[in-house]
Amino acid sequence: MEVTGEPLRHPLAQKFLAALEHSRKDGYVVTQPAGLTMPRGFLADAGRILDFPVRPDDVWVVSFPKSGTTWTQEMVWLLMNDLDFRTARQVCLPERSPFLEYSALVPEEGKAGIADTIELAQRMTSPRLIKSHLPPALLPKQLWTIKPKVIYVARNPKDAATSFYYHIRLMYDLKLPLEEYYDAFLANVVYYTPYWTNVLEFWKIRHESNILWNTYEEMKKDLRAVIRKTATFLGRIVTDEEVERLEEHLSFSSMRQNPATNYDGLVQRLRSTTGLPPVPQDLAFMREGEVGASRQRMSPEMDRRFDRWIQDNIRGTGYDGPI
Ligand code: PPS
Repeated sequence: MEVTGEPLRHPLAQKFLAALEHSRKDGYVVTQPAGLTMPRGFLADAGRILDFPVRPDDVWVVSFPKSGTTWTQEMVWLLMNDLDFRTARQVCLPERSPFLEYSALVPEEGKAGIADTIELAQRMTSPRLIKSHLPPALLPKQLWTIKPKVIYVARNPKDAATSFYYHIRLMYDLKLPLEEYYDAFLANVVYYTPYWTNVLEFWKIRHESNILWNTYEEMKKDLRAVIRKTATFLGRIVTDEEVERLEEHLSFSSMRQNPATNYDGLVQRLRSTTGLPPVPQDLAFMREGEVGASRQRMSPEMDRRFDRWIQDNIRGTGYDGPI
C-alpha cells in the first residue's frame, strides 16, 4: 500500500504556512490513508515507515504531539533499563529512544544537519524504545501483526493544542497570534491534526493486551500509580524506593534541569542550521507542565468552540479520556 497526499486546500492553510518562518514552499498535504495533515516531504518517507521492520521486544510510545511523550519515554526507558539513572543523564533521550518520523518533518534546509531517524531506529540494538506521533494507519504495518508493547499517552486537546503552538514557535518561528493558531488547529490545518484521528483510534484498541493507555492527567495526579501500572505492563518489578527515585527523576523541575531530557540544546542547533535566530526568552521545551492552564489563554468564545468541537467529535464513541 502506498501513502498518497492531496494538497491541503483549506482557506486557512495559506495563512498558517505563510506564518512559518520556513514557509514550506512545498506546502502541506492530507494523507491517504488517515487524512492526516503533514508537510509534503513526509510522503517521501511514509512508505519506509509503513514497511519499517518491527521486533517483538520493541516498546513503542505513541501520542498526539505535546501529550507527555518525553515524560513517558523517560519513565519507560528507565523501567526497561534497570533504572540506569547514570546513562539516562549522560545520553540524551532522542539517542536512547528515537523519534521515528522526525527526519521526515524537518524542512529541506535543516536536513543536512540531522540523521535519518528511520535508519537510526532500524539500526538500534534491541530492546528498542521508539517514539512516534503517527495514527495507526500510518504506523509500521508489522505493529499489528508482531504486536510489540505499545504505550499510548493522551492529553486533553486544549492543553495539547496550546503546548503545540509554543512548540511550533520554538522550532519553526511560527508568527501567528494564539487565537488564529487555534482556528487553524480546529480546522485541521496544523501538521499532525486531526487530533481525534490519533486519540480515538488508539482509544478503541486500548484494551488489547499489547496496548497500555496512559494519560498526561493521570501522570500529573498520581505519577507513582502510573509508574507502577507501566512497570507491571512491561513485566518489571519495582520496589517502593525505586518508585520514589523514579518519581523524583521524572518531576517537571528535574526533567527541565536535565540536559538529556530538556531539548533546548537540540532546538538551538536545529534553529541555527535552518537560519533562525536564537530561541526567544519566553520559549522553552519544558514549558509549563500543568493541566488546564491553556484555558486561561483562550478567549471564552474559543473555549466554547473547543468544547463544542470536543462534543461533536466524541458523540457516540463512548470516549472517556481527558477532554
Ligand atoms: S513532543 O515534542 O510532542 O514530544 O512533546 P511531549 O513530550 O509530548 O509534550 C511536551 C509537554 O509535556 C510537558 N512535560 C512535562 N509535564 C510535567 N512533568 C514532566 N516531567 C514533563 N516533561 C514534559 C512539557 O512541559 C510540555 O507541556 P507544556 O504544556 O508545553 O508545558
